[in-house]
Amino acid sequence: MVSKLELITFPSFCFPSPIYFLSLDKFGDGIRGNGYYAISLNGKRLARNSKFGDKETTSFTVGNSTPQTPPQTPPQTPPQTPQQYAWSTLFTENFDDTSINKGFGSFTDGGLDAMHISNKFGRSGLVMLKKGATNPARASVTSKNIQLDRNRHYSKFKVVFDFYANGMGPNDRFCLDYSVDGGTSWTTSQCAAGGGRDYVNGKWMNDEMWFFQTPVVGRIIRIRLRGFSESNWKRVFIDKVELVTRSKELTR
Ligand SMILES: [Ca+2]
Ligand SMILES: [Ca+2]
Repeated sequence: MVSKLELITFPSFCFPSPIYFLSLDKFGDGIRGNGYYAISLNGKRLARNSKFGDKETTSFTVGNSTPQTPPQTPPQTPPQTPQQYAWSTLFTENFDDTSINKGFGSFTDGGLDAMHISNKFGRSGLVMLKKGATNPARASVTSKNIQLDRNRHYSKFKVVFDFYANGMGPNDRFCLDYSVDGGTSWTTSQCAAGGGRDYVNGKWMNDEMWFFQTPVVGRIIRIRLRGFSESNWKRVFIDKVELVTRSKELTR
């Protein structure tokens, strides 16, 4: 509470600006009793008030200028939003390069039970995987090592692919593995079973998405697609594979 406000009288020197503002903030409890404030210049009353709430801004003029609204707070730069995680593609392989020995593209042929096929089931440039319950390495295709950007934080990966199953039953699977930092060991991300469990035979399954997250995100990653069935006639055909990662730039 303000119990007393003194009369404010400005000296009669030359004012640099014709309009001034006086703001009062009285702790929210007004002026006691018959209190008021007044502003005078050279004996002339410029402003006076005794009825106001917890704050008032009064403008007054010196000379003939028109009273104006109080100055506005200058516009502030909006706060920066923290950088978000975003998906980006590390590689896409269509197996479409038909020049000699190039069909596997950015993948490596694992051996006898993995093959490149030029045309099948209405698509061109495919990789076929069969068997693999024993000798899994030779029923697989392995991507090259992908160097990851040291300036980013990687939280998740996804493999997006088109595949077609032929003769696969409920106990016949194919799998996705990954390996970090150039190591020789593989971690299985996911396997899918045929015969209507996870997919049906005789139909292209497009843009399947399998996700995985590495416990410790290394600086190198590679993936492997692997057959996991008993029979030579249980086969999976893959038309394209894309490896996508979710990451954000590290702040320093
Ligand atoms: Ca082969
Ligand atoms: Ca293809």
